[in-house]
Amino acid sequence: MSAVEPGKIRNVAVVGHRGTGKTSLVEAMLFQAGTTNRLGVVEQGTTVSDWDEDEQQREMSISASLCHLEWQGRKINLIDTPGEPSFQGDAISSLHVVEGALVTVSGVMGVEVQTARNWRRAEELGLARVVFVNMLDRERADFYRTLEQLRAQLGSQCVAIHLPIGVEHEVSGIVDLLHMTAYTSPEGDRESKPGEIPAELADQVEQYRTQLLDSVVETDEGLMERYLDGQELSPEEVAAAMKTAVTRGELFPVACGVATKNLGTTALLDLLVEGIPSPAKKGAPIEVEGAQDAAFVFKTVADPFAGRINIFRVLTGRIGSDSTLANVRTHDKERVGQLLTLQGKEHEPADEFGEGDLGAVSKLKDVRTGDLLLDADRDVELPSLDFPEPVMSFAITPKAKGDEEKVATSLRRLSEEDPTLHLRRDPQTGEQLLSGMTQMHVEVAVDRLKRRFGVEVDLRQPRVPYLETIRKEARGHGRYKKQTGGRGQFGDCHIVLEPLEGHTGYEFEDKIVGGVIPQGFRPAVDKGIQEAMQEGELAGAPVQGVRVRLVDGSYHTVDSSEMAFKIAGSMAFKQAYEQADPVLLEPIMEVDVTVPDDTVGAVNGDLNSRRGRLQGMEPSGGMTQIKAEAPMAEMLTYGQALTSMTGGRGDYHMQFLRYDEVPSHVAEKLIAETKKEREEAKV
Ligand SMILES: Nc1nc2c(ncn2[C@@H]2O[C@H](COP(=O)(O)OP(=O)(O)O)[C@@H](O)[C@H]2O)c(=O)[nH]1
Ligand SMILES: [Mg+2]
Repeated sequence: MSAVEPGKIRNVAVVGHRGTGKTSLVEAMLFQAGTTNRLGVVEQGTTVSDWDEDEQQREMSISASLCHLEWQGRKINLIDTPGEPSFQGDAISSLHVVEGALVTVSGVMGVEVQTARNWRRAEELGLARVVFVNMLDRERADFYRTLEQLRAQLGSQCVAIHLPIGVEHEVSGIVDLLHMTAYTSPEGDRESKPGEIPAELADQVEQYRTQLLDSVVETDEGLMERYLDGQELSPEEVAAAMKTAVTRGELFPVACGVATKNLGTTALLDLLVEGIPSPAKKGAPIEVEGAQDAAFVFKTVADPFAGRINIFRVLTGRIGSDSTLANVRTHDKERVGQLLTLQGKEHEPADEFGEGDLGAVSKLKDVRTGDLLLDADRDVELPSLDFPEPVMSFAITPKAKGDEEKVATSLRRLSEEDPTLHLRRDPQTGEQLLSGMTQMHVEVAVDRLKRRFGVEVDLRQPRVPYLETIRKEARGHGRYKKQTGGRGQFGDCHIVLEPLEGHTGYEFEDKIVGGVIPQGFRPAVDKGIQEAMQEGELAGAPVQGVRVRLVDGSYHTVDSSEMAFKIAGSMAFKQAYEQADPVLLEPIMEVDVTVPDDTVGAVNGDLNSRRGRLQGMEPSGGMTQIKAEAPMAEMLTYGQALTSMTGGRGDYHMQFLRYDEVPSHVAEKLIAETKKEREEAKV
C-alpha cells in the first residue's frame, strides 16, 4: 500500500460527552462505508473501537482508538476518543493531530460539561467542527431544542444542515438541507440512495434552509451583496461558500441521526469530506522548522505481549518501513521496521505513510506519547499538549513483598501510554504516589496493572506532606560531653534561629570569631542541625524557612570530633526550636470547580466545610466556574463528593499553590495524633 495524497485525507477526532454515542457513530460510519459487514454494539463489546477488555467491561471508551474508511475516494481517519473526564488526556492529544472535530451531542441531554470542554479545545486549536445530534430515537429527544441550546451555548454559527424525519422511536431518516435530499434506512441496514424530501416537512425545510443560507452568506461578502440585492444564488455557489466557511471554522454545521440504527451517516460522511479541510489545505498542525520528515506520536499503547505500539501523525514528508528516525526527546536513533494500519485493535502491515496521514509503528525502543520523530536529530522544542494536571493521588503498595520494582516498571509503561497518569515518590512522606484525573482513572490503571502485567497493588489515601517552620528568633545551646575511660567526646555550640521570608529555604551563617570552634568542626554543626530539621518536634514533619547563625562555642583539643559537634548542633537546634514559636504548615491547593448552576449552593457550602476560601465565581451557559483555595488535607476525597453533589455533572482541577500555617485547632489534633503514634512506636 502506498501513501495517500494529503489532499485526499480527512483527519477527524470524534469528541463529546461520555455516552453520547461516539463509539456507536464511528461503528455506523465504518459500516456505512462498507469497511465492516455488521454494526457492532457497545454493550455487546463488538464495536471496532472499544476493543480493550477494560472498555468492554465498563461499556465505555478509555483509550483513543484509530479507524479509517474510504468515502468518495477520500481516506477518512477517525479517532474515537473517550468522553469520560478521567481519560480526557487522549481526547486532548487526538485534537492536536486532526483538522476537524466531530462533536457528538445527545438529543436528550443537550450540551454537557465535556461537550463544552472539547469545544473550547477545538476552538483554541482552530479546528473545523461538525456537530452530530445523536440518539434522536430516544424518548424526549428533541433536535430543535438541542439546536437552540447549541446556538446559545457554543455560538450562533452552529446551524442545522440536516433535519430529522419523524420523532423519537419513529425517526426514520434525515433531510440534507444543502443537497436538498433525504436519506432513510431499513432497520439495521446500510442507508439507501438519496430520496425525496417528505412533503409534510416542507415548511420546516424551508425555514431551516433559509437559516442555513443566511448563515453561509454572512461569511462571504460578495455573496452577501448579491443576496441582499435579491439575486438568485446557485446551489453550487452556496455549497462552495459553505465549504469554505466550515473548513475555516467560521460555520459549524449541525447534523443529526441515530448512530445505533445507522441513520444519518451517509450525509454525515459527505459533510466530513466536504467540510473538514485536508492536510494539504491546512498544513501541519505542529510546525517543525527545517525537517524533511517529521511525525508526532499522539498515542501509545503498551501491551505486554504485542509490545509497544506508537500511533502518530506524519507532519511533513513520509514515514516508511525503511526510515530511521531521531527522537527529539532522547536524541536516540530509532529504526522503524514495522509500520501498521490500524482499525481499532486490528492491524495490518503498511509500507509507508505520507504527509498528513495517521499511522502506527510497533517495537520502537523508547518512544512515548508526545514524542517528535524527525529524519535527523535536531534541537527543537517538543510541542506541549497542555494536559490538565492529575488531581487525585493515591499511595500505592504492592500486595506481594518484593514486587516493588515490577510495579514501578509496569506503571512507568502505563504512564507512557497515558501521560495524565503520574507516578512519583513523595520525598517527604516516602510514599509511592499514583495520581490521575479521578479515582476511576487510578482504579482503571490498577486493573490494567493486574490484567496486563500480573501485579496487584493496594491503594491508600496519601499522607499530607506537612512542613514545620518557626515564627520568631530564638537562641539555643548544645553541649555534648562524654568522658568514659579513654578518649571522650566534646562538642559545644550556641546558635540563633531566625525565620526566613516565605517559610522556605535554609541558610547557615558561620559567625564564629576567634576560632572558639575550629574551622574544621563548623560544618558538622550545620550537618547536625539539618539532620534534626528532617523531623520537626511538632509533628515529625520536615522543618524549613530557617536561618541559623552559629555564634559561639568551645572545644577540647583531644576529645572534640565531628561527631560530637554534630550532636551538639542538633541539641542546640532542638532547644532553640521550642522557643522559636514553631508552627505546622500545610499544602494549600488552588481549586477550580465547574458545576451546574443549580448545585452552586451545595458545592460552595461543602467547600466551606473543607476550610476552603472562595476566590471567585463565573457563570456561563448553565455552568458556574468556582475558584477557591483549600487545604490538601481536606481535598483528598473531593472527587467522590463532587460526583454525588452534582450527579456526575461537575468537574474539578486542582494544583498546589503554597504552604499556609495550619489553624491552631486543627494543628492541635495533628500534633496529638503524632505524639500518640510516636509513643506507640516506642513501645
Ligand atoms: N437509542 C440510542 N442509543 C444509542 C445511540 N447511540 C448510542 N447509543 C447507546 O448509548 C450508549 C453509549 O454509546 P457509546 O457509543 O458508547 O457512547 P460514547 O461514550 O460517546 O462512545 C450505548 O449503550 C449505545 O448503545 C442512539 O443513537 N440511539
Ligand atoms: Mg466511546
